[in-house]
Amino acid sequence: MPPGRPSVAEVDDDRGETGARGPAGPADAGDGGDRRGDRSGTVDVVLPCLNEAAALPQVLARLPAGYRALVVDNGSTDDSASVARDHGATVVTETRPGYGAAVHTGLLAASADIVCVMDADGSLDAARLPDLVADVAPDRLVVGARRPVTAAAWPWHARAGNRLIAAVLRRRGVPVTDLGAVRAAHREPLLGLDVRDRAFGYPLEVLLRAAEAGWTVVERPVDYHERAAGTRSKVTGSVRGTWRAVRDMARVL
Ligand SMILES: Nc1nc2c(ncn2[C@@H]2O[C@H](COP(=O)(O)OP(=O)(O)OP(=O)(O)O)[C@@H](O)[C@H]2O)c(=O)[nH]1
Ligand SMILES: [Mg+2]
Repeated sequence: MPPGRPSVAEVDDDRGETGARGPAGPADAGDGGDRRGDRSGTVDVVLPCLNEAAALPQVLARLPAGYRALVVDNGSTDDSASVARDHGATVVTETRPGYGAAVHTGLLAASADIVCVMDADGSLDAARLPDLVADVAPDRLVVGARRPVTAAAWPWHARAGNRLIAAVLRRRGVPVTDLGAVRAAHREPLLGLDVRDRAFGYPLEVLLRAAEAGWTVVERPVDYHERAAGTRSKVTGSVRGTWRAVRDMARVL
């Protein structure tokens, strides 16, 4: 457990309880079922969320049984938090802006042995998470390699930037083709990697830290869709957003 576990931000779910608590679903099988494919325990799914109210109903409806949603609301100005609760998610509030801040707080609020992290904007299908979870093992980070289903799903400049950074990672011994907008691993060891970036450098740093720690990084193909209608792009849809993400990643590199 990383030193100095800060108190988790306010955790509020539809049971009206607040503060840290055990898994919502069936009791964990203890070993989280380490044998490939045998995942009998609960899986916590961390969903960093900034103004994704229009996407959340569909995203949460696709969660497999036994997968518990932790929507980390990072200062949304739309009703993402209430929509998330209405659709059965646990809402965690994180006041520090930034993708990495939301993910880290979500991992601290989670309690299942196995966690997934995926975007909450409708671009990824939660029903595919078991494909990644099936390959989770000690010292292994399983990440999704995005396959855009339409050209609009992944604008060329974002794809080119991503491919460039993936090439830098391969030169550093991290065998990836994508920066993985979705990932799965054992929660405690993932926190133990002590990823520090709290912005958009997080997906890159987690790969570097895993490789540095001698983990195996495994990629699984995932379909990548356009973000849900009615939601606004924060990164790839604007030069400013893309520039901010590139700046955050350059800082990590
Ligand atoms: N909490 C939080 N979530 C964020 C922040 N920025 C983005 N997110 C969420 O993190 C996920 C990934 O961000 P996206 O904005 O989808 O990034 P992207 O997919 O590279 O680019 P677009 O989809 O074009 O915006 C989404 O679920 C966002 O809501 C942030 O500052 N705080
Ligand atoms: Mg997105």
